[in-house]
Order: sequence, then C-alpha cells, then structure tokens
Amino acid sequence: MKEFNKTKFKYNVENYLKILFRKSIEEASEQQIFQAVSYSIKEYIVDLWIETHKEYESRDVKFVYYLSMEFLMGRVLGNMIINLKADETVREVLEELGLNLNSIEEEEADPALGNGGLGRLAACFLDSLSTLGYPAYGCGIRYKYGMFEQKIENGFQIEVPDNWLKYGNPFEMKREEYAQEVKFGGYVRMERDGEGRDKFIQENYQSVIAIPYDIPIVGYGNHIVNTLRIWDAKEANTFNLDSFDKGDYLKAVEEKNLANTICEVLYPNDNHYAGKELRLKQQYFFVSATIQRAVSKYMENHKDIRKIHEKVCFQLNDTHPTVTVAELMRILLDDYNLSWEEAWEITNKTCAYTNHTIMTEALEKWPIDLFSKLLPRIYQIVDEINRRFLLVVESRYPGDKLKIKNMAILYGGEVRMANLAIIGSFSVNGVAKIHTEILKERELKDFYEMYSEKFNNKTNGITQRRFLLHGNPLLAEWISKKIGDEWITNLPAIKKIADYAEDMTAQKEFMDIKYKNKIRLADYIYKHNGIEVDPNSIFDVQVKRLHEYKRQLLNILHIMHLYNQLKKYPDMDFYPRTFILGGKASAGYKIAKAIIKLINSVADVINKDESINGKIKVVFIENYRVSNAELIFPAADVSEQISTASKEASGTGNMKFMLNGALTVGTMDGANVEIFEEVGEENMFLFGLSSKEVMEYELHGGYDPKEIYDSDAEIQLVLDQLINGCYFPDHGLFNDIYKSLLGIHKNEKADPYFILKDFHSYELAQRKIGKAYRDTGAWAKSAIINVAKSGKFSSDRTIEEYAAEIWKLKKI
Ligand code: F58
Repeated sequence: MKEFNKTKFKYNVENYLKILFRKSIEEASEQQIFQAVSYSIKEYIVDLWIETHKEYESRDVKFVYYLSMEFLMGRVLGNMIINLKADETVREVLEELGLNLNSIEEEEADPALGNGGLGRLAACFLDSLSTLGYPAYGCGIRYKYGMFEQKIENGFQIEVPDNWLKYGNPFEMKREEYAQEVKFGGYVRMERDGEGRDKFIQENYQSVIAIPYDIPIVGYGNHIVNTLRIWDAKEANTFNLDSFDKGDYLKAVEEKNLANTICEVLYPNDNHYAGKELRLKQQYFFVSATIQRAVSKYMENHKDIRKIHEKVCFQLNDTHPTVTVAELMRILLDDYNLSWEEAWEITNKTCAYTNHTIMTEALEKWPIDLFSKLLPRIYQIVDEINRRFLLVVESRYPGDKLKIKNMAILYGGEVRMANLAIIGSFSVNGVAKIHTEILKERELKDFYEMYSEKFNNKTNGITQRRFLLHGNPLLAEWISKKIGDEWITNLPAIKKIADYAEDMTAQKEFMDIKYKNKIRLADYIYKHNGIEVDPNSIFDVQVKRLHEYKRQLLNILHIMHLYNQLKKYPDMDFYPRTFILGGKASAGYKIAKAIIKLINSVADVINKDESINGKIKVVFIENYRVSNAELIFPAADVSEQISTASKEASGTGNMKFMLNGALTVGTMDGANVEIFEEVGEENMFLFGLSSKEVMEYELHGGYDPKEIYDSDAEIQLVLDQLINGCYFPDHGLFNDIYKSLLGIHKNEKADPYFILKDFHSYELAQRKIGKAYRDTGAWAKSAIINVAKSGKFSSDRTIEEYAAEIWKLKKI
C-alpha cells in the first residue's frame, strides 16, 4: 500500500497552486492554499479509493446503500488528514512552507447538507463504515444551498443563503458516466406484450437527468475509502433532443425549470415535515437515481436479479427515502419482468427502515392527488401494495376497522410513508432503547403486533474521531498518553481512563485541559459576540436545533429566575455561570424564533447589569453548526439535555458532551436513559417527569399550568416578565410564548411540553450543579468517569450492530 509521502505532498501543494491558480505560495490567497492542499490530499486518497473498490469487486462484497436526504458532514479536510494518520506530516510540511493547518482548515466551507441530528448521524455512520471496513455508499442530494446561515440582528434570527459551493468543492468528483434518467408526471399506459403479460408504460412525462458527485470517505488508518454519492440534476433535453424537434417547446422549458429547482435547497425543518411538492420531487429524484444505479451495478457482475438482496441492502434514513420500496418494485416488475410475488419478496428482503421520531408533526403524509400526479407509476404500485396488505389485515383481524385506520398506507386521501416503509421493509428500528420501546408499545403498536420480528433497536452513536480526536486535541492526547490510543478505533477501551478518576494529579491535568478549551471558546465568543466570559465560571451549554420539545425555553426561564434571585439576594451563595445557547430555528417556526429573541434579550439585560458582578453571563452562539460545535463540546462543563421525556428519540449531542467530559443535566429521555445507565446517578443530574408520566398526562388532555402559575410566586414573576417589557420594550413580542405556556391560545393545549411542571425539579438539579462544582476534585472525577463510560456511544458500535443484525455485511 502506498504510504503518505512527505516530499510528494510538499511538491503537490506548490504544484497545485501553480496549476489551479498560477500562483506561488507567497502570492496565493488563503482560500487558494486551502484548495491546493485539498487537491494534494485528494490525489493521495484517489489511489486508495480505486484500490478499495477493486478489492470490493474481487471479493464480490455486499453493499449497504444508506439513503438519506441529509448528510451533515461538516468540514472534511482536517478529518481526512486525521483519518489518513497524516496529521503530523502535513503540519510539518505546511510549517516548512510557512503555513498553518488550523487556519487553512478555517478556509473550508462547512457543508451543511442537513438539519441536525438525523443528518449528522448519517455523517458519523459514514465515518464508522469506512473505519470498520464495511462496503457502503451514502446516497443523497447535492443541494446547491444547504442549511441557511443564521445571522442574529437585534436579537432576531435572520436566514441567509449559504453558498457552500462558491469556490467549488475540491473533494468531489463528477461521475457523468453514471447519470440516470428520472421521470415525473405524465400517465401510465397499459399494453399486453407478446407473452400475454401486462406492460406498464409511463408516457408524456418530464425527465430530469441525475448526475452523481462522489466524495471520498476515508476510514481511520486502514486505507479504506467509501463513497458519499450526492446527486445533482441536469435538464434532460440534451438527452431527449427530439422534444424540440417535435416543437414541444413548453415541455423543454418545464424540464429545464424542474432540473434547476430540484436540488436548489435543503428544506430547513427539524422534526417537522414540509408537505411541499418540491420536497416529494427531491425524494423521488435521489431515490430513483440511487436505486437504478444500484441495480445496474449489481447486474454488471451478477446474472440473477432475484438474488440482489444477497449483495445489496437499502437502509432508509427515516421515511424521506421511502419511495425506495415502490421504485425497486417498479424496476423489478417493469424492467425485469418479475411477478408481483417475486418482486415483493425481493424488495422486502432488501429494504430496511429507521424511525427517528414519534412527533406526529414529523410524520410524512402526501396527498394522494399530488402523489399520483407526480409519480403515476409509483402510485399504482403503492396502491397495489396497500390493497394486498389490507387483504392480509382483513384476514387476520376480520372486520377490525381500527386496524385498517391505523395501518393502511392509503387512508383519508393520503399516502402514509411510515406505513409504507414498515410494510415494505424487513427491519424497523428505533434509535435508542426507550424510543424503540415507545414505538413498540404505542406509536407502532399495531405493526409490532403483526410484525414483531421486524422491530429492533439500534441506539445511536457518534464518531470519536471527529468529536474527540479532531475537536479536542488536548484531551485526546492526554487520554492517549495515559492509556494508549486504542480508544480511537475501539471506544470502549477508553474505560481505562477511569483508573485516573481519583488521582489528584490527573484531575488537575484534566481540569487544566478543560480550562484551556474554555479559553478557546471564550476567545471565539469574544470575537463573535463581543461578550467577555470568565473561563473560571461554569460553562453550561445547550446547543441544538431550536424546538419547543427540546425546551430551550425551560433553560432561559430558569436563567430569568436565577437573575431575579440574584437581584433579590445579592449575597446568596452562587457559583458564577456562563449559559451558552445556540441553534437554528426553522425559518417558518414563529415561536422558536421568538425564543431566540427572548434568549438574546435576556442576555442583553443580564450581561450589562453590573450589579450582579458578572455572576451570570448569557451567550447565544450565532450560526451553530458542525465547525463551531467542535469548539463548543470540549469547553462544556454542563450538558443541557432537557427535552420533555418521550419526545427526543435519542439525541446525539448528549453523547458528544459526555465524551468531552461534561456532566449532563437531563430528563429520562432518548439516549439520556442509557447514559444514565452507564454513569449512574452520582455522575449525572436527572430531573423531571418520566416519559410514562408525560404520556399519561397526554392521554388525559394534558395538565393545568395555571394552577402552578397561580400558586407559585417565583414562576409567576418570571412569566409576567415575558410580557411586561422587562427584557424588551415591545410588549407583544413574547406574548406567544406566554400564551403557549398558559394555554390562552384557542384550541391549543396549555404548556404541551410540561415546562412549568418540570420547572422546580430542574431548578433543584441546577442548584445541585452549582454546589457540586465547588468541589473541584469530585467534579473532575465525575467528568473523567463520564469520558470513561462513553464507550457505548461510539457510532462504531452502532454500525457493528446494523452490520451484523440488519445488513449482514462482511468487513474487508
Ligand atoms: C433526530 N431527528 C431526532 N430529524 O430528533 C434525534 O432525537 C435523533 O438523535 C436524531 O434524529 C438521530 O437519530 C431529526 O434530526 C430531522 O431533522 C428531520 C429532517 C427532515 C424533516 C423531518 C425532520
């Protein structure tokens, strides 16, 4: 295997500057240097990439295709260098050239082709798949605009398009030779073929050509390179020249528009589905291209389409790629002439589905009208799947209308994607133990009763390569010095660091590292927010998408309460705190945007109030994304994981904080439950209703927050401050928040996320934190234990489970 060669790399950097920009190092801009360095790295990777695929071919391996509308990769250069184990060499060369790797890394756009947890999970999975040596493709969309850039103006969120491709993407590779045609609209004509079989022919459709761009995914230290394949759209009339000849000018223009819009932008919704026609077009576009190519690739080296499931598995990342089920059926039926029964059996053995939420507003349903017009042949197939499925239901539960209501794919004029995904897949998994249990016992109970063998859990994980090795080099080095570096590819080995939990020197070293990371973040905050924060204060952090169920509101209301207390009792015992929040709100999510404004308004007042001697500082990090996340996790003392129990399917930020030695304050929700199992109650601050309690209240229409408001003067004060101009002169601004808590809105449940209900329990947990932090030794011990117990939460473990239990993949 070719080793990374220092001399060659050095030569390449200068040579690429010359070839690409006609510049020398002295003349080149930082961006040009970034490009030249990236191309030099890519040149090395491409050989490994080719070799990996040769090897795959010669062993005739099985591939998993991980289909996802989102891959939140973050910057790739630094990560690739680390995974190539070329970090030291690259730094040396760059230094010799008078360059610095860290500032070069800063030049890379932060590709945000995802919203949040679901997209970042997909990116972590790709890192693990390559590192573990599993043959895999990530398949998605090459959005021209990914997640918007968030600007904060006057405390308000403003969305700015993020043109991540402005300078081009040095790591991608256009693969025209694998282009696929994807068909929309028109109608389906039926005819008999010579053997008396029905043939279905889509006519008068609009075509788009899907062009794949491949991005290499480098495994850690193993020379394996998998592929993230993202599809771009191109107009089809270059293929279909005759549409102009026929004078079908309008159609040609429509096709051009379609091609121009499909990949334009990522829908910026988190846990909320956008029922937009364009979104369905995006889904079918990348699914159809992916499945067509996967089938062709399989058929290049195999004869029998009936055995495709032996070499291919399609993992559906949530319901967004669910049309996969029907698309594969279409290809098997229409292109390969299989019988329905054969096609269905194969499809069922090839597709697997992951559920990421129980929030009803996130469940995808498409109006039948829209669906059938846009995808006429696919709709016919879905209709037939539904018809046959209902026959099974009817024979198993004769006359049971409720079962049909719950499980039908087509119902009430809608196509229900989750139901199609479950019926069409051999595996259905949740993303944390408690989440899977809730699916089985409640949300998907009827399906579980029918298909219990399909259901399984795969607790999420994160890659320690990005979130410790790359993001927190000081801690990574400290750990490796103490226990060796096995943890990099086998995170459970990190448990040995627990031997140092009670060692006072180690505790001090650990806290010193934390302190340095806090200074790094404090500098970032000063630079971006102009706020001075004290690295000796407790860094208490909640960064994630803004959503009511994640309860940033509980956090900020508690901060308001603390401030009231400090004003009232200036001498009260209080350990200085820096509350750091960050996250994007979906552009149309009014109340989430009001919460951002509230956080910023509260921050303005508190940060300026000299009477509290800087005991509380509040910071809202603008434009939270993967690149600044890598600075934030290492600097956190406290990790806020405070969602309403039962609402957060898993959470993965919770794992990133833990890995970096923060202590969690959290509810028994999602993967917090499993973190709690690992660290025990001495090393975590639990509070709040359990998911059973929440669901019990919900079953009975909620609870009455007014009672709490009326009987609790402290809560009353805080809520009144929302609307009395205390934080912002525009009284009306926070009205919606106030009303959402007290239920003054018509037809809306009061405090649906149990914020007031959990308030005191949260406050108590927070008080415990303040106290615990005073005992530095004990705190350091807990923090080290958190690191030591993070072994379970590596995405390597998650991927091993998927590979063994669902995909049946072999490593190379
Ligand atoms: C998240 N879902 C879950 N969806 O909320 C989180 O608990 C879990 O840890 C994570 O998935 C990974 O399993 C999530 O991020 C989205 O962002 C979708 C984007 C597309 C529209 C619907 C929501």
